[in-house]
Amino acid sequence: MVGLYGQGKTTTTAKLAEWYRKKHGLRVAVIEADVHRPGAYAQLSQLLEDSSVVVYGEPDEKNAATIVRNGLAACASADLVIVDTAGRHQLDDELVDELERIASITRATERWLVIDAQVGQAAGPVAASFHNLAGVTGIVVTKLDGTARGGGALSAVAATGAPLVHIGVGEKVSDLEKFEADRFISRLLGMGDIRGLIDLAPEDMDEEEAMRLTQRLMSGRFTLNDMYKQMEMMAKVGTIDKLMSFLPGNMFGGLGGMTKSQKEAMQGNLDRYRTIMDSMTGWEKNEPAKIKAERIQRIARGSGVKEKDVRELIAQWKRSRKMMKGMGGNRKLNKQMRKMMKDGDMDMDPSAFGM
Ligand SMILES: Nc1nc2c(ncn2[C@@H]2O[C@H](COP(=O)(O)OP(=O)(O)O)[C@@H](O)[C@H]2O)c(=O)[nH]1
Ligand SMILES: [Mg+2]
Repeated sequence: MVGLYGQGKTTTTAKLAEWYRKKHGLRVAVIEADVHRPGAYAQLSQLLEDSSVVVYGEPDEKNAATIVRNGLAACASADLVIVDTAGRHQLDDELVDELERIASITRATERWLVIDAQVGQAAGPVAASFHNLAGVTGIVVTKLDGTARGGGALSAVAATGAPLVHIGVGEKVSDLEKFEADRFISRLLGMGDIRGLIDLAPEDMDEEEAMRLTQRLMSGRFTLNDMYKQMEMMAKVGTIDKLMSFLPGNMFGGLGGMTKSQKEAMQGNLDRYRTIMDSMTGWEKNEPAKIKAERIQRIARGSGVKEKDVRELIAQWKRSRKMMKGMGGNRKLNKQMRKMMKDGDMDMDPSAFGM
């Protein structure tokens, strides 16, 4: 693993070790060869303390090449050995020498460059220097859980010809994902992260229920009960704000582009609707269009809101139903939604959303 200081090399070394141990059943060992950062060995050991990955290090040895040579001998029985190296703010002569020596000792099959998503265009020249030095064969972009979109990674790809292999999405050892182009590109272009949105679905969400609901929505039969379930799922996923952050600005007529105060207002509405619906009978939720003034009065009293709030809920339901009917009429989107629900294929054609 190579890269500048603080980019996430050590963290990524631990993540990759766990990834290959867990997902591929390999016997993995890691060697800590950063002799410049105090506590590097302790950091790596701690990251892997709950894992069976072997961590090799010599905290008192000042020569990185020596540690790597000893480490490779000690870890000879491992299927995969990952060597974590030192970084600087810039590649200086000492670091260049050190990396060259480590490269010639390990003759590693892969040399992966770790880049922080925040680096931006500077990633190009940095990647080019490491590529000249070690021959970069893969790129890992870290800290994509933050606000940076990771566009600089593309400069690194351009400078090295090496593919993006993984992305880091958090500080925990499990926060590693395989690089997926469509996801990355849609984030980069600000199209919203459709996959990310779907991954947000709560684990306890009943798949069959979700499928039935989707089919009902698509068929244009949409009761207040359906809207309630839909809202419940949304509430489980989190706040509207979180949900919206995954949607492209122009999706569903610009919902994704709502201002903060608009979103807050919508969250408030959802909470109130829920209270109101809790005071409604099953029949009323099934046939909201048939609710007469008398019942509206009773529901309002039961839920402690004004009658106009109950009317507003019913109006909202009418608007949602109309929107759902419109979506049901979109055959392309309809087909994709069904396919997606059926085989978990998330490769949606953005044009179905009018993007
Ligand atoms: N949020 C977030 N933090 C990360 C990620 N990868 C690394 N970090 C943090 O970035 C800091 C530097 O990471 P480290 O692995 O020590 O970088 P190194 O100097 O290249 O070895 C640490 O605080 C890590 O926890 C990531 O994918 N997301
Ligand atoms: Mg480190």
